[in-house]
Amino acid sequence: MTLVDKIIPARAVVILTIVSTMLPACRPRATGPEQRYPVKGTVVSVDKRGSTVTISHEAIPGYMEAMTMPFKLKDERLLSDVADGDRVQATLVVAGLKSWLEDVVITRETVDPSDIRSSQAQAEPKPGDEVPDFKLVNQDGKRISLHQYRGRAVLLTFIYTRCPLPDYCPLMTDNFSEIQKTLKSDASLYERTHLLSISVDPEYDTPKVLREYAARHSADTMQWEFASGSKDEVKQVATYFGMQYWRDSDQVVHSLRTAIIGADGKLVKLYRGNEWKPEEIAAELRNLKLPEEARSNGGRR
Ligand SMILES: [Cu+2]
Repeated sequence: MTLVDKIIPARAVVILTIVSTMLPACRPRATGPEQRYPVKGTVVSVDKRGSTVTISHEAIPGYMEAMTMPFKLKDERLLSDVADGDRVQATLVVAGLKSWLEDVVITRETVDPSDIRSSQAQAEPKPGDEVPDFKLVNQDGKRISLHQYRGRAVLLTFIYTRCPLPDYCPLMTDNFSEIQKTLKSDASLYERTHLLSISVDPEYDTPKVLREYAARHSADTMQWEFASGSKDEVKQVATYFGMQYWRDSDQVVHSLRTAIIGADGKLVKLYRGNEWKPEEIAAELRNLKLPEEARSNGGRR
């Protein structure tokens, strides 16, 4: 927990330690040929569908600090063998942008995983939950609030513009760009949807920086906005969706969350990783049942 100790106050440390969710960290990784690192930790959750095991691991010398994050397994059959609470030891292999665990050994089977489970049961919104009216500031420096998009479906995600890892924020932005293109090809769909990328680096990502970032990604900001706000405002909306992040010098170590909110302001779907595809979300948006008013008032602000 060196990183955490270093940068955040004690109360936050406690929260981050208790709330152990995935943190596919956005931080620089070694490049070049395959690198191997020993990993030791405790299994927090096993996601068979995503073929990942989330491990709360000790510091990986020369690679990353102690944190909780999901790992791919080289041998997916192991997904049936490990359980929440198991102590494991493995080799982390990093090859360019891909990484996985191999030589996984369960050093101690779990006795009582309930303490881990209960810490996992952090409140995250469920489909059907009404999303609060979070307030932010968009790329034009204008105050926005989530409820102003009622009548349109909102697709939102979290990013920060300096993110160096192609498969985290840049991927989210590329995906959104792809989705915007798809939505544009259907005028009525375009009218009743709205995209929002929220920066978790509000100190650096000022409206001006976000505006430039939007332009670099050919975003039509009438429909795809970029927002930040005060640190507190960003924290509130991010925490609501279960997004965790903290600053580590110029980087932000963070998890990923992408949400679809219906035209009625209720959560439709929450994605936790980077494996969703633009087509998948475009199809979800297309299939959403929208209230009649979304059509009749034309949907625009
Ligand atoms: Cu990132």
